[in-house]
Amino acid sequence: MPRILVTGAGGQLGTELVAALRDRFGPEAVLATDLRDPEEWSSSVGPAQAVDCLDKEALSQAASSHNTTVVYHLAAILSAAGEARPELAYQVNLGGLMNVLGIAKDQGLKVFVPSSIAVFGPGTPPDPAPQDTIMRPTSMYGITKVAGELLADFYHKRFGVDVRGVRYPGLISYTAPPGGGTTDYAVEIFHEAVRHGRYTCFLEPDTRMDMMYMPDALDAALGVMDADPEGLVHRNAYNVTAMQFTPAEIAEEIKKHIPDFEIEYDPDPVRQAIADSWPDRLDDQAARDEWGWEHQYDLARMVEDMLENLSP
Ligand code: VAH
Repeated sequence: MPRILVTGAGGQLGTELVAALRDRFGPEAVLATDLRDPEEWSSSVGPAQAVDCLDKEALSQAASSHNTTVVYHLAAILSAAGEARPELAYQVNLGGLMNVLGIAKDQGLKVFVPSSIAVFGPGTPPDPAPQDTIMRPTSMYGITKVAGELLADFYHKRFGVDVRGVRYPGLISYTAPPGGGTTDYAVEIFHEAVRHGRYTCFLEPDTRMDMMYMPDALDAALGVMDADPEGLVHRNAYNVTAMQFTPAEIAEEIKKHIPDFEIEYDPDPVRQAIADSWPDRLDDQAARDEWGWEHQYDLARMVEDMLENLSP
């Protein structure tokens, strides 16, 4: 049975991945770590510790003390936050990854590190973005994710580290809020619709983005990690997708459940520019062919489940 260390365990994806991994392998098998004190974020029973992924010695010690065999490295500064603080995004997203890859090489660990649709930029074919294509992102977050994929490839080819990952679109969930992302509107809109019946969106109504519901995101992480390594060609950078919609379209779907819901638009130029630089849709045929990926949730089913879980 694997012994797992998760970084970024207090984040939107980390919160739910820790719970899913503990359900599958037992609470004690999963050491949840985050920069902040566990008192602030730990939400499921099991070992939890404050560890800065930029402190390689502390991270290495935490991994060896837990007899770790697998690391899920989720700690990262997301796109909008990265535009505001590019140096921090560079330090955390690449410094943290280099520490994880170095520890994985030294301790023989298997690694999951998520990439993102953000690796693509204005020069990438937008609909769909192929698995193998031009990657010239214009956001600092996207730059760190392209470099991250290349570092993962290097550590696999040069040192044999078993590192895997997927390129996530925007992730939607109701358990833990996202932080600093451009796709965060697709989470905020639900909380505002339930609480206030109205939402002011920071993107234009026709901004089409690739999105995924959290249960599918968890299936993608566990699926690529379970896969037979012999079949993996794209290994740490699989496009995965589930649905594509605009703010106007998700608002209409919410209105089917909350008829009086109202949306208005007050675009934020920084996040609008990031969203406009990304493709509308990912081609995820390689993931389907190489390890059997398939999504379960579309827009209608996701909206219904989100509102069911958020409504009082
Ligand atoms: C962000 N939610 O908005 C993240 C994600 C594709 C978007 O990387 O930065």
